[in-house]
Amino acid sequence: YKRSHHSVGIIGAPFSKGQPRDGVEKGPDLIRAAGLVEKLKAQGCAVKDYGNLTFEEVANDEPVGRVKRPRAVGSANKRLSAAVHAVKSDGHTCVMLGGDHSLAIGSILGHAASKAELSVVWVDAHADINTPLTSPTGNIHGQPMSYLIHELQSKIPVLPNFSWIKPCVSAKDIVYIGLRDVDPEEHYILKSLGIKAFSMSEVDRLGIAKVMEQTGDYIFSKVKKPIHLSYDIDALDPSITPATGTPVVGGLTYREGIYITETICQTGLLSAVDLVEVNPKRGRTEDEISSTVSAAVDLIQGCFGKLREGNHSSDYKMPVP
Ligand code: 5AB
Ligand code: MN
Ligand code: MN
Ligand code: MN
Repeated sequence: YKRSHHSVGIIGAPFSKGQPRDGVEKGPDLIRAAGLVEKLKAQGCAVKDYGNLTFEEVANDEPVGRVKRPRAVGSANKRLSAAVHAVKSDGHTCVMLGGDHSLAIGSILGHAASKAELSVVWVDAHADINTPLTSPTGNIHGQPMSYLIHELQSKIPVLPNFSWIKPCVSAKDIVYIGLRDVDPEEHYILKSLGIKAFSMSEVDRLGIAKVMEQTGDYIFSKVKKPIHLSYDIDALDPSITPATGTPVVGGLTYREGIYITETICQTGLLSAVDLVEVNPKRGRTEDEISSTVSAAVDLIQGCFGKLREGNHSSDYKMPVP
């Protein structure tokens, strides 16, 4: 119930070329405009906003096989990974505001560069584990995990601006929550690598409390590794977060989504967070946009100790008459 003492470093990554819809590059500024920094400070966090990254234009970024805009995605992620590494070196928990989910490549690699090994908790309607060769769309936001997992390395072809990418996560150190739109090839990969996944079906069967208890047991059954939480806003139901590029019905409730952040925070191991895929241009009304953005802010607050029961600082003194 204590106020938080977290030190948070925020990086904005206004990048959209991992998928075809523009607008998702507006995510970082919208999430800030909704008061993220002020709200984190009010709950007791020390916050340093590192601002937005800028990404160079890449000319002649022709598809390679099915993969769309590999050069832009590769170079943006290289820049992001250096920025995340710097935030971690400064001693903060890193918050990366996307942008599309291809940015998890640079965020997780930059995080991993400062740590021996990570656990990854991936909260998403989608598994984002297509390889360049299995992807039905060629969009890299549906592929980031495939580049990061040791066990998939032999399945990844050479791509321009991807040569710096070296896998850094083991299949056994990944937990998925919220899945409900998984391609057949992705399903094969998840099953054959034995990756822990709580789809919406498990959320229905077990309830979110047991899902998070089992997530904790699974992560803590081994050496405790720093947690990288990669949160795609489309994990939540589109009735709450409609302003996103690939909405899927039947998602997490607001309460389930927040509960995930509260319990991950309580592990004490949270070391980096991605909040991605907020796209105001996909909202049909101002209300749809503000509901999506405010859910994003609330999720990040939950990651840093905000509790629904309330909080107070440890040196609070009652006023006396
Ligand atoms: B998101 C799809 N599986 O590979 C693909 O929003 C969708 O970052 C990917 O989770 C969705 O293109 C990517 C069909
Ligand atoms: Mn998704
Ligand atoms: Mn995603
Ligand atoms: Mn999406």
